[in-house]
Amino acid sequence: MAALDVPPIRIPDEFTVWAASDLHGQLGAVDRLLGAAGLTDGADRWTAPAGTAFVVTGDVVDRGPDSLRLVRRLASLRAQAGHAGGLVAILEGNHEAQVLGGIGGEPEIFRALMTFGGGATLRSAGLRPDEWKGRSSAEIAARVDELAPDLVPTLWTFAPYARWRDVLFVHAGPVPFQDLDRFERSADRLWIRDGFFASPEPFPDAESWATYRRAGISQVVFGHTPVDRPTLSHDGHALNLDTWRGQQVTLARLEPGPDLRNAAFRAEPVEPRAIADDPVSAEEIRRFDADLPALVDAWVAVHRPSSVERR
Ligand SMILES: [Mn+2]
Repeated sequence: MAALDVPPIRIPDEFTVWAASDLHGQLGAVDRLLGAAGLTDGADRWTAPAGTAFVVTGDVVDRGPDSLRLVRRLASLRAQAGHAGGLVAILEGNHEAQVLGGIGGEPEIFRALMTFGGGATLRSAGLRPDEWKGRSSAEIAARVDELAPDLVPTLWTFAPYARWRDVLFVHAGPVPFQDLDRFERSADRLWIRDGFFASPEPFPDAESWATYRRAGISQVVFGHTPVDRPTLSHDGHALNLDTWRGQQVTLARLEPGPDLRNAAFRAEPVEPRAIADDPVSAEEIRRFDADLPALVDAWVAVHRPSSVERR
């Protein structure tokens, strides 16, 4: 769902690569992790040696206290790294799609946005609850544009996926039998869960993953489904970094090699949600999971900007 001219990101083989996922407005934890790793000065200055990449596999916004400031931090680091022989790859997650499509006016996507912590993003942009509760998405979008005119344009710059050596970075995972062109364009990769990481079809060797294997991909770093700690599956070929269930943000340093077992981790505790979620049933989550990718694809086909202003 990235804008039409945001291609997948290719990280040079010789780069040192760090990754994190599902940051959800946790600016304090992110700053501490990047500072401790030497990637930044602990705030808004990129200090990593040339040849360093930092990949964020989506879900920068919603839930936590500082969505807008975290989006701005990552976009700033991305620009600085680009001028310092490094690379910050910001990938889209389903929460970015929910913000864009939700305040963009698609009613079911808007419902998902407000069910899964979108109020925190609106609050981080300076809106008061009475400026979104009972308001139309058009009113909300106008207010967001007034208070934080860079938010929506920056979310459109997030990339669909990234690659380094034989490693694929993507928000939720590869989708069985999907060719890479479809994978890049469809929102399925933002929502898949156990259809990838708990599939009895081993990745990358089974027939259902042949399109990825033939493209030279045999490992996956992803998030989206909350776990207590970094979790390997597919015999070490898949690594889930969404440690939201463990109330932590995790930064991984990857090692080149045949699997992801040698990754090293740092973690920082998260701050509480900015706004408590309304209760949502497991059945409702399953229905959102099933319905949203096609709704997002249809909405994006009409509303996606054809180009993105580079900054
Ligand atoms: Mn997600």
